[in-house]
Amino acid sequence: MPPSPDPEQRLARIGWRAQALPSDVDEVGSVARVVAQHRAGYQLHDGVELYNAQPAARFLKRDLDPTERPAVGDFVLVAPGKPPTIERVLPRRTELKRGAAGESHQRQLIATNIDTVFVLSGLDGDLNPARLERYLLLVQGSGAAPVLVLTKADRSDAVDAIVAELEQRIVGVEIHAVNAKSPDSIAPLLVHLGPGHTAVLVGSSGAGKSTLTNTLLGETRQATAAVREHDSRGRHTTTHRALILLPSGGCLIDTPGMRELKLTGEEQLDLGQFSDIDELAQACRFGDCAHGSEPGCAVQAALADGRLDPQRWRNYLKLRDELAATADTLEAQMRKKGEARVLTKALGKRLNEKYGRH
Ligand SMILES: Nc1nc2c(ncn2[C@@H]2O[C@H](COP(=O)(O)OP(=O)(O)OP(=O)(O)O)[C@@H](O)[C@H]2O)c(=O)[nH]1
Ligand SMILES: [Mg+2]
Ligand SMILES: [Zn+2]
Repeated sequence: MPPSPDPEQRLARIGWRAQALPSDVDEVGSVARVVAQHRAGYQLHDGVELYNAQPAARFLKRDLDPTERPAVGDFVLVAPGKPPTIERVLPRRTELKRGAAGESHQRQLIATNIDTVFVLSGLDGDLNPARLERYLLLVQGSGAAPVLVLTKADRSDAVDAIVAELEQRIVGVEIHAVNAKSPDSIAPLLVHLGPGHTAVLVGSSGAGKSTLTNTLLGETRQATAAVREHDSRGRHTTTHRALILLPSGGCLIDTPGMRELKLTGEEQLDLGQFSDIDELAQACRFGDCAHGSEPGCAVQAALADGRLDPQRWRNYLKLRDELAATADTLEAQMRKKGEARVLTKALGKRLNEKYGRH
């Protein structure tokens, strides 16, 4: 039998980053990472092997906020047994969430404890900068760093022009144009996938998330499928999130393509992608400037002399209004649950001041 690696090494393999272990870990059992969630339960990896586990009963309570349940990327404390039981979710370093699809106002976890979010978009169809900005706003709320990956560079004649245009609009974010099928082409992404690092892939169906996963793995593990000929749309081939241990030492989470990208209400427009617009707005003559026809409006001035892209401004306004509405709902919901703690109130107030419609 090969000697079992020491616990530190074992945990590093699943992306654990020398956080302090809970003091009662030995009494409860051991630490593992959630690599998949299925109807029948969870699949965990402890750095040596994969095994199945059930969540403790309290995770199944109907009124529990879904974000409090174990999710892919979580480090969990597991009690031994047949089957083993997930007793606790250890504190999360980062959380990528979105507003749940449909009418519900709940939030849904996409992945946790991630360092990098690769936002994928194919160069074959219409590249949609507004949608990329929406992704970047969701990532902004997560605590992880975004990297834009434009796939299917081998299928487009205008790669350089498209990238140059996108770089004008999306500032301060790493952008790579790649052929997701080629190990050489995707090599620049490996700096985000070394030991101790975890990245998640997001993007529309057909963008090439599973193709990229397989190339990084050096084998075909994730199913992929050709996109529709006439509109380059994918076929929702991947149906479950899966955390995969890469030969480069890092962890990668492949996800199903997302149809809908709702904000959670926790994003901050003054950080990240749109911080320059926020700064502009502060330079307006009037503190409550609506950036319409007021004299001394710095936003209108920037639009007039080309410093501010009008499409980007329009998308900002749209996201701002959506964020304000979502933040209101979030606050009302918390209050209803009796959870309107000081922190939440402060958050709501701040959001209203900043983004409340005039
Ligand atoms: N030529 C080329 N084809 C690619 C590239 N990336 C992905 N593809 C193809 O695009 C199709 C869709 O790729 P997938 O990897 O299944 O896409 P996905 O993002 O995982 O899609 P879902 O699982 O449905 O969310 C497949 O036929 C891939 O072979 C690329 O960079 N170049
Ligand atoms: Mg896929
Ligand atoms: Zn103004």
